[in-house]
Amino acid sequence: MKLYYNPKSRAVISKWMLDECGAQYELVLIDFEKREHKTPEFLKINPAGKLPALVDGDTRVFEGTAICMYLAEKYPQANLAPKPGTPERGRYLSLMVYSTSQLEPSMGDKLMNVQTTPQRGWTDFETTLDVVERELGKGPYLFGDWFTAADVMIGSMFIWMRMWGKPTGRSAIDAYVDRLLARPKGMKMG
Ligand SMILES: N[C@@H](CCC(=O)N[C@@H](CS)C(=O)NCC(=O)O)C(=O)O
Repeated sequence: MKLYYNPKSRAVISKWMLDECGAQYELVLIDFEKREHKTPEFLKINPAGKLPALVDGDTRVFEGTAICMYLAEKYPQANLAPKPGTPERGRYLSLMVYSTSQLEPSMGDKLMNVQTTPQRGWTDFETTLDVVERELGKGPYLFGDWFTAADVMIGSMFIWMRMWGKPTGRSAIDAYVDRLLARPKGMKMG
């Protein structure tokens, strides 16, 4: 299995997931300066010309959320996702998609000082903080004591934010980020 990777990209989230799964994998370093992510060969893997991308035999996966969901299914022994048919599955799928369809763009609006309009499909950042706080509850993770791929996707967004030196202003979320960073295989940047 190959992860197309750059340490200064969202591919660090997929790497974190691979490590939590205990997967054997190869990192293929993509040089953004050399535009290696826009070559015809790379566009056959990810037509959007972006990282991360994963190749597993004849399977190619792009979009960070899809990669995390793929890996959770490939490594059931890591127990990082509720199984299909279980009551937690719907909430798990929702949180996975929410991470990049609402949380990430609203965080982008906040960091770039752009006003969020509801027509765009996501809420303002303060509302996403309310949503995550409510879903986290007493924690320690989104599914109580059970660490899942949803923590990788939702948590990584707040880890980015911390690395950019931007506080959330929410103590429960800050404590959640502390817990995620303290995991032995936790996300590493740079
Ligand atoms: N929604 C995509 C975002 C991918 C993305 O924007 N990746 C950035 C790196 S963090 C990238 O490859 N940028 C280079 C470019 O677009 O030229 C995902 O989650 O996989």
